[in-house]
Amino acid sequence: ATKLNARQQVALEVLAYHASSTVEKQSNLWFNTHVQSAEVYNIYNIHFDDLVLTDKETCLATIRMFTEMNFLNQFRISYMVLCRWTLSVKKNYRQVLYHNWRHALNVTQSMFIMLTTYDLKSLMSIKEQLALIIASMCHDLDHRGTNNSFQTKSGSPLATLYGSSIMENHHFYHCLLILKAEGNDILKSLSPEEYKEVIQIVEQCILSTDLEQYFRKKDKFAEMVNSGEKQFTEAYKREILRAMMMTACDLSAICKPWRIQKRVAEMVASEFFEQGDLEKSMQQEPPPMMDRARKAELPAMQVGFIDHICSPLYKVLYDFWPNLKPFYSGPK
Ligand code: 5BB
Ligand code: ZN
Repeated sequence: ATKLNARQQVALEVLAYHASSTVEKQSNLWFNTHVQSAEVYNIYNIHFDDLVLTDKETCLATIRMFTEMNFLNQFRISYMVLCRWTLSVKKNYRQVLYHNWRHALNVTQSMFIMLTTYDLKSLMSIKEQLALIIASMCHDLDHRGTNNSFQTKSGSPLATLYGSSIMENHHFYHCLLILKAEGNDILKSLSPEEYKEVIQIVEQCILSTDLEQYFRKKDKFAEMVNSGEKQFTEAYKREILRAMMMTACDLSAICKPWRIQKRVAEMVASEFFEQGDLEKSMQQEPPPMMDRARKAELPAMQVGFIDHICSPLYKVLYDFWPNLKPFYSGPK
């Protein structure tokens, strides 16, 4: 038998997953469904709750965000292609407990309100806005419910392909595959220069959802905010601002009303424990937060997560852009 290289092994893993998963069949009828107004999906509100939406409505909600942002006119995106691309993105999330399509939807909705309700749009070019929304939707594509260190420990082909930010590089690669697939190419009408610029921002944004990258950039961002500058003109400063927005949206479940927060934390914990079980079955010691036997310690870890990671991030963003206060002080 021929030995597959790491890229081929990853492709096989993806195919094997989709062959066994029960993704609902989508008929063309779907495209004729009426997309309701923004109010129906509550997309302008920090109290947005995906639980009340059906799977179909979750797609219609992100399509509504695209139309509200005026992306279809600005980038000459065909409505049919947008529908197909949205379904493909959704389908390429796995049925894991936390890092699934509904997480991507919530991150996208948080990005949408940062841009619109809280007006960060006024600082961003239309290409940056499009890249931020695409990156939010695609940032965890094909996540397997296991983190980067698990890929290394288990000798996954992904760890062979990518040296660092293993999963995030894979999410971006998967995002590119879908954007290039025929009938899913929402960026088809962009000029080569525009296309290159949008893709490059999408790549930076997706890679920045690796918390390790966040830890590397956060002090520089605090320094930029303390300088009092508001309209960052240098490219590297804009990149850091977009990275902070991505992390803030990625973790934004923590800013939601308690009933939503609690439900999400339970799913995070369940996914962590499943990875811990896998590590035990490989005779490895899981990290404390992934060890079921230590679940009594989890509330303290969650408080540490909020106090040491989340609060400082939302505080510095609030200092930078006072409109973002609800992310820091909670939706009152
Ligand atoms: C976060 C960083 N990680 C590398 C090590 C563990 N920590 S932690 O100690 O701050 C931590 C975070 C411990 C327990 C946690 O949840 C227990 C239910 C969490 C935690 N993480 N809690 C949450 O509500 C959420 Br939301 C998250 C984010 C989950 C995704 C973690 C992957 C990082 C992507 C940015
Ligand atoms: Zn995420």
